[in-house]
Amino acid sequence: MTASTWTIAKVLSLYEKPFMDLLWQAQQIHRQHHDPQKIQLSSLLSIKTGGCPEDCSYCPQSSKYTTPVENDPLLDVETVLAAAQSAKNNGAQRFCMGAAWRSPTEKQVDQVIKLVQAVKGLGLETCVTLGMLKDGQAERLKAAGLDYYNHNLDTSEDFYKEIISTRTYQDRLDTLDRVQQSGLKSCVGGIVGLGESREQRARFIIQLANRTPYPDSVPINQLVRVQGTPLENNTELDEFEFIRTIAIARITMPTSAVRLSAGRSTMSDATQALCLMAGANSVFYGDQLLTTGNPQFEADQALFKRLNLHTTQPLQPSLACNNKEDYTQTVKRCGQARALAEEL
Ligand code: SAM
Ligand code: DTB
Ligand code: SF4
Repeated sequence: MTASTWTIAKVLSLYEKPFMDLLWQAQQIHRQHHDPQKIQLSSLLSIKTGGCPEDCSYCPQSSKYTTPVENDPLLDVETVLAAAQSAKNNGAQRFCMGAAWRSPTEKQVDQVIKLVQAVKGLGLETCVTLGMLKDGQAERLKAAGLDYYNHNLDTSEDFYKEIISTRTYQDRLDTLDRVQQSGLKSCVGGIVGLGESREQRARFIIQLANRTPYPDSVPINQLVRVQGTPLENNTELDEFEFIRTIAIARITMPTSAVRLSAGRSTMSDATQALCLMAGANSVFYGDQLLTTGNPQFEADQALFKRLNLHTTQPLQPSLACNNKEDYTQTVKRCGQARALAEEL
């Protein structure tokens, strides 16, 4: 194995470590690159809800399934600004806007650009997740001032086909290439608890960690089982397996922000604290995710106080690259971080 490549054997050996040793390793790496008392807060808003033509088996917004979610039009600037202002007043640093699209049209990108510019005007970082991008669209979003693009790989390539049939893994990778080449910061993660095996979880982590550069931000979602979706009756994953996955994301992507994402509503405070001890240093913050619930602002504020966590602006210099020199530096930084991680 070269210093820059995670193999299935190496990642599986992390999964098989005694839990306490794994957490200790993750904590050491975490503290080399991050302040353990700091947490990054991103608020989410669904700007275009429901009616999506894709068939992602986990998603309540797919038009293929009958779920409690309705098909609503794109929100207007005033509505989005009010939500962003409220997120900012509550202490969020980033505002993430999600649309239930397979792939936006040029006109839809224009509409989103107006929203991004308005939210940036409040002094918040911005992130959008709009589905697959065509050539030139990432550049247009970057030029408009967008900071992050979220586009999840969700799981391993071999398991992907069992979860989604309306697009391929390669489609997702192509959009990620467009995002990273445009200089946008990338937010790329997935869902744990879809019914994947441990080996498939390891393959999913490898897909993220072996990207050069690996993502700036890595959301790890626990499946939210929504009535009407094909996965509504999935067996719940053991919580320690979820925490292991967070720890392994931290070890394999040392400088990224690892986000404890969907699923917090059903987690105890102690489980969330363990996720943060395992190397998560970011959460989705606000009463709603996209269409499902999240802990109330007040509950999170109380939790952060009890855990002595403070918020930060921005967590780490970007791994995104705007030109060739940046790219060389970024590759070097990823390589150095990985080498350090492997020494432990
Ligand atoms: N339509 C766009 C796309 O799929 O890229 C953007 C929105 S989509 C809802 C964003 C992400 O939310 C998905 O990639 C998936 O990781 C996550 N997600 C959706 N439904 C979820 C669920 N029930 N539980 C956990 N995560 C979920
Ligand atoms: C991500 O990885 N998780 C967020 C965000 N990116 C867009 C979405 C979670 C959605 C959970 C189900 C729902 O609320 O609809
Ligand atoms: Fe559509 Fe995104 Fe939901 Fe898939 S995850 S059905 S693409 S909104």
